[in-house]
Amino acid sequence: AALEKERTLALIKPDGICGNFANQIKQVISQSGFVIIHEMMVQLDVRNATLFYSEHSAKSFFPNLVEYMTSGPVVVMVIEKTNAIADWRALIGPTDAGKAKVSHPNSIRAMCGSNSERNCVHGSDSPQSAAREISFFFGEISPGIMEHDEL
Ligand code: DGI
Repeated sequence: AALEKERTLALIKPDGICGNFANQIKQVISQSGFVIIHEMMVQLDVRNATLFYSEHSAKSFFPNLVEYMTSGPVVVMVIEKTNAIADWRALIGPTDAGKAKVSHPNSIRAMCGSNSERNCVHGSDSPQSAAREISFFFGEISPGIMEHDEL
């Protein structure tokens, strides 16, 4: 049976920290059956934010996204439960927090986010992303996002 525990990366974005939603979000995480395995607060610089979101580098919104993600500290967490990747994505809700308020009113983005950019949280969207993103922030060689030349 597929009951093996899975880990994913959860990140509280600058608007989540700024709006003082971090504790509320962490409560939802725990109440939803996740265990927080690692947690740290970091200030992303332009290079780190660009690398983290490199798959979106050609998008028109990319410069705004990097500016926003570097506008204040973020909290990054490795969270664990069975089916963690899909369950965390379901819990955070749709990318556009404005639409989430209508379609998924109980989602974290509906509760704490504003729009398609300021959506308060991130979650890995696949096992591949989860592995990459966890090692991006918590990799053994250089914890604290110092070196990502292999990414
Ligand atoms: O995986 P998601 O965060 O739900 O969404 P995604 O992978 O499509 O986009 C990554 C982030 O990029 C998203 O959380 C916020 C930003 N973004 C996505 N679409 C837009 C956007 N930012 C702006 N300003 N406009 C967009 O249309």
